[in-house]
Amino acid sequence: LGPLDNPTKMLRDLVCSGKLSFLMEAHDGLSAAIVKQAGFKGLWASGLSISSALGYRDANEASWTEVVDAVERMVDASGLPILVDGESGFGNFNNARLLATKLLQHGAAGVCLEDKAFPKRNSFVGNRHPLVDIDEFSGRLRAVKDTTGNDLVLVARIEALIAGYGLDEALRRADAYADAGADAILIHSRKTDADEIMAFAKEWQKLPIVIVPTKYYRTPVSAYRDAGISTVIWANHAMRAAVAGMRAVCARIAAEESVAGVEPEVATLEDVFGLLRYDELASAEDRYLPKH
Ligand code: SPV
Ligand code: MG
Repeated sequence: LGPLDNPTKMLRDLVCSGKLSFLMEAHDGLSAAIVKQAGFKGLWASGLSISSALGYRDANEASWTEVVDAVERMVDASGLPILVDGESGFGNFNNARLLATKLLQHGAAGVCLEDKAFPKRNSFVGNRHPLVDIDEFSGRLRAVKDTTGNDLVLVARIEALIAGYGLDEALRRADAYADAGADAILIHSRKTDADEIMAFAKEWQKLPIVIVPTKYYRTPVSAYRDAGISTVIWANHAMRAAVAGMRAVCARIAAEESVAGVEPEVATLEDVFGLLRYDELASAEDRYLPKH
């Protein structure tokens, strides 16, 4: 697919367009190619999904270099602008700006940093989600902005609602992160309805708002459009589809001692070859290999 002209501009246009846009999760090159084929214009490199695909827990067990490597495969395989889940930055301001620099060098379009301590854990796991204080996290954001400037979209993710501190604390943090140079705010919730997200969106309009309706999935997107929300991230559904699909196929093959039954259920090899552009390799061989 070749490198994108300007993935950062493409992501900025999606997140800051004033029109509701969608980022779809991927976790490796193959899932990224499928996201592209489905017609999505941008991709979320999910920490949860990348960790899960690598067999790690979403608790900063995967190293930042493993994340950068996974992102690079997604960039190459999809040609889409990618917003990368940068977790809490893998340390302090210095680790965060190094991560951002490396992501930029490897083709990412944006990074999302959350205001939690390292090591963080997934927002839906347990109740222990210590936040870092506002000044410390603002320093992390400023360090990333000073290092990557407008070459990387910087999304600041607020975990105050996840940690149980309520709307006022979330709003205070949003103001501070906007002042620190964030391009957009991701407000996260673990509630099964969108009420606290909607309350935040009603109170706060300084920057584009990004949301992740994993637990409050029943709310129709028209409600987000009406609330002026900028971007919806479908954060983990390619990974969860892979789990369900692989489990069903493996169980059936084990039970039937045959692959005949699952053949119509699985993607053909031609399908896989198409997704990964084997046709391009064939025409390159015609061009570059000796004819005899
Ligand atoms: C991820 O996809 O890794 C996220 C979103 O950070 S969540 O899992 O909801 O925390
Ligand atoms: Mg994550």
